[in-house]
Amino acid sequence: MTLALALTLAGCTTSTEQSPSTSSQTYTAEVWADNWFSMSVNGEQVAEDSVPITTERSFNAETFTFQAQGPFVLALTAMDFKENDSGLEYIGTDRQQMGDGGVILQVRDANGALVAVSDGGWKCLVTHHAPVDKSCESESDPVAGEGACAFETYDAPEGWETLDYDDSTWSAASEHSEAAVSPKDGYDEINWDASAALIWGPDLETDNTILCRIVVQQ
Ligand SMILES: [Ca+2]
Ligand SMILES: [Ca+2]
Repeated sequence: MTLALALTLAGCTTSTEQSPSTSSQTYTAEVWADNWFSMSVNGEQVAEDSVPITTERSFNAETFTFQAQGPFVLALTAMDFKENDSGLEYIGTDRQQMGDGGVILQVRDANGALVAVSDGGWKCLVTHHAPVDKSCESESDPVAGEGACAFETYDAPEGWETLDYDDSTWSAASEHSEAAVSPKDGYDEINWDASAALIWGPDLETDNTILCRIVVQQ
């Protein structure tokens, strides 16, 4: 017996609704990223930050809708701005620094009910980490790949954006406080649910590109 039929027989008034497992629904996502993100659902890209990652100061919230049929996997690529593989920005100026990241999102169904928020339940993989030694930040002539300014970069694993990908070796997303991330323009334009957390890799400064994913059971 299907759940829908069972509900019908139980006298519920939901008999006219189609089962979520056999029809796609419309969802609304809200995302704020320092500095850039792209999101896919079951391997299909549904959004990309409207401000390119090549923009040094890029703080903006995005709201978009997508269609999906549960269960589905949300796959988020988030990048902190970096001038080159050293991970630094403002290189050669008195503001030379590692920069930091941070991303938060929430997804609601057509009825406004939360179906996903960014939190420690997501699995993440850091694919660009630099500099390997934070002393790089204060070097007078930092060279990407040399000494403290060495970097670690990895290709995104094949199929990581699909439902069947095995993310059991990935780490839990690290939750970071508002005080640590200091979210800027656009963040306050969204009414974030209290359960939505700013997430990133373990290190806001030296983790520069992260892949994060979660399976949403609908
Ligand atoms: Ca940044
Ligand atoms: Ca950084």
